[in-house]
Amino acid sequence: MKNNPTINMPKQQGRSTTAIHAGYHADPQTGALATPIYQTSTFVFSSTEEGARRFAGEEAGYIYSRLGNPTVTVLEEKIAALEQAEAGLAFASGMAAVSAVLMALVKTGDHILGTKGLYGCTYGLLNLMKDRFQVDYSLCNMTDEDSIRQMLKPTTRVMYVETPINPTMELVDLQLVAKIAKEVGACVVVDNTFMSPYLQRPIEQGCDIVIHSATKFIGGHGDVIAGVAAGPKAIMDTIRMTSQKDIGGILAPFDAYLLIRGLKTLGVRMDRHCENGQKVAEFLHNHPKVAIVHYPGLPQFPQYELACRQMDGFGGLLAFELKGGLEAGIRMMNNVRLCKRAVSLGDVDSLIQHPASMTHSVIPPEERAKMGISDGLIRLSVGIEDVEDILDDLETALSFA
Ligand code: LCS
Repeated sequence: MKNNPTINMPKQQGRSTTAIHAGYHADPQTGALATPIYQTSTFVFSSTEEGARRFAGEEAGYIYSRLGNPTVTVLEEKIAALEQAEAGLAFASGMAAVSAVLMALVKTGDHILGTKGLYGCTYGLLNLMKDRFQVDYSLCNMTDEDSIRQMLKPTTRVMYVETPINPTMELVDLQLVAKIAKEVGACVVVDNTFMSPYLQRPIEQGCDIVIHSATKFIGGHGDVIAGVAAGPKAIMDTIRMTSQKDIGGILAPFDAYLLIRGLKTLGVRMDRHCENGQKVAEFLHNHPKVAIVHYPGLPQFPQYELACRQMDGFGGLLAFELKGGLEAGIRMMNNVRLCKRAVSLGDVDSLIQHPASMTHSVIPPEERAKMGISDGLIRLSVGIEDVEDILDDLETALSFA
């Protein structure tokens, strides 16, 4: 079966231009500028033979929306173009993307080497795959070469990386991981959610597959749950025709439309997230009640040089701890007014959350401690409001800490 027309994407334009224009094929009948929402489950064949040819993969064209949909294709082409990948795929959630990619790449007996800190549900998925399907995994500190090499096994098929790591903001050197993976024949999968393709493109750095929770910066407006993946066409085709098709976590056309719309402003939003993130990080760093701020854009950040080399900006995410620990953090969080107490990140709205009791609560406390997620750590996703208002809100909330 073959479901999508040939991928046709501009590769050399600037990133904002690509985000706006890639994947757009003007509707010849109406000339509609916005991407039409093809709200259809199935597609009519002009003849029995045509249907058979499409199922046999002898002819491009749509069959059934679980296998491909024209609105979703526009999004997939945009993601591929932005990530400098051969092909893209869209999913019903970030976790649908993570699970479909991993399930297509490994089988019983294989080993996945992941970064030490991981989004809680990704950690949950690795445990599920270990318990139910005997897919082995280990987590390692991927910040230095020796630790990576020590943790590799002959069965390592996938190196799974988050950078910056959620929520500690620790970075992984993508070029280093890609180099080691090539030597041992492993596939490097990078969860690029925290950066968006505007700020970091792992495939350019030698990695193989990129995943995003598109719920975050790609959508940007807190109104959709979605995931995307991008990588070599042969692997994306395999994922599409195996774990995506048969498990079925595909994206709805309307949600694809929202992401296409969100992507059109990705560049301006990310520039503002970076600008506000830097100012908020500096404010917190200089605040007497704050013990430590984890933000790659602070020169004090231990991997500042790597951040400058690997990323095109430092983003809008930061984590911090108060001198008064957990209790002070709770008092502070209970007194924000503009920043919203909510999980998720990458929205135009500033969102504040407590990883140990929220996003990373599924991870046992001793594991969390090893990941650097202390009970007092607070994560802030700095939005694109006027930064003076965010700073005012934090200043007031901190007075209660
Ligand atoms: N990867 C990362 C790095 C994430 O932060 C998340 C969600 C996912 C994957 C999963 O994406 P989803 O299925 O939710 O689209 N992160 C969340 C967070 O930090 N707060 O709430 C959800």
